[in-house]
Amino acid sequence: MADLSTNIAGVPLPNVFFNASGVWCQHEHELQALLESQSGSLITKSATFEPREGNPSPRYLPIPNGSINSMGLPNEGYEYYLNYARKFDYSHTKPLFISLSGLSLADNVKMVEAFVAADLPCMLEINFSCPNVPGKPQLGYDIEAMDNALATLAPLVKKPFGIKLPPYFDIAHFDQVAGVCQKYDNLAFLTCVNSVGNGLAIDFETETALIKPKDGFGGLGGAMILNTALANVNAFHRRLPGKQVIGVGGVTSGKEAFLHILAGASAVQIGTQLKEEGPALFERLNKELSDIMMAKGYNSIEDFRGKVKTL
Ligand code: RRO
Repeated sequence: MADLSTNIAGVPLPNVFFNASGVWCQHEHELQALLESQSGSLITKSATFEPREGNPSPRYLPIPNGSINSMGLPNEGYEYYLNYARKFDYSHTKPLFISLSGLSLADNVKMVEAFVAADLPCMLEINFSCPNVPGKPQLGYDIEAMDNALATLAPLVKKPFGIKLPPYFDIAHFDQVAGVCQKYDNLAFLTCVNSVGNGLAIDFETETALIKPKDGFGGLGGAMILNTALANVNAFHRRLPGKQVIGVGGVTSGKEAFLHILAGASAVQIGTQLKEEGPALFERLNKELSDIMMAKGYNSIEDFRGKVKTL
């Protein structure tokens, strides 16, 4: 096996792979399955201040080349994940990431304060990009509001932390978001990308939207978003040399993970493919990435990370 180990904000991971928040991580039994898998880490479902049931079903479906979802932030409420983080065995080789997605800045402040007070060695990934709560635009597409949120949250968190960003599609937006991120020293990593928001999947025979919430509009994930994800990983990797990028989007095999790392990713999260294949996926991905690295003569992730060539 090649060495697939990495680190995020100085915290070691035995390999680069873990779940994308939202997949296999709402309940303790799912988190336990991730712990028992060959993932390199695990992250919890984005938490809100209060528990939420989320949107009506059907709210996730695999579609050709990917998936569509409008889950609507179903989660057990932040105290559930705080309790899980308190009980977590930190002597385990895998670090624990906690995703927070307050419905307001005030909620994010209260949740961050609770985690800071608990003083646990888990890492926070604050979700600025949930596309599926009716009436709540994504913070990641309001750059001023994101700057304002970071100005409040970064000093509160104190420790290194990360944010989950939506995909951007314009060079000016890459520049503006990188400019905001650059202002916050303890913003250590950017997780790129959340689902491509507000796609619409329609059944040809029944002429009906495939998912129920929001008239069928939902976030797109899986193979169809690989190139958008790679561009976002690379755009922020190039602009923010002092920060790390966690790549997510379109990884179905070791090959796409290799491409994410070439683009600059320091770790790789899996959403749609984990949902479809289950946690046994991680064993396959480790083997496939290792085989690619050995065939190409790379011994470690740092041998090729960020080294994509351009013409
Ligand atoms: O729960 C969701 O609907 C959801 C969230 Br919070 C998110 O960040 N990304 C996504 O595709 N779905």
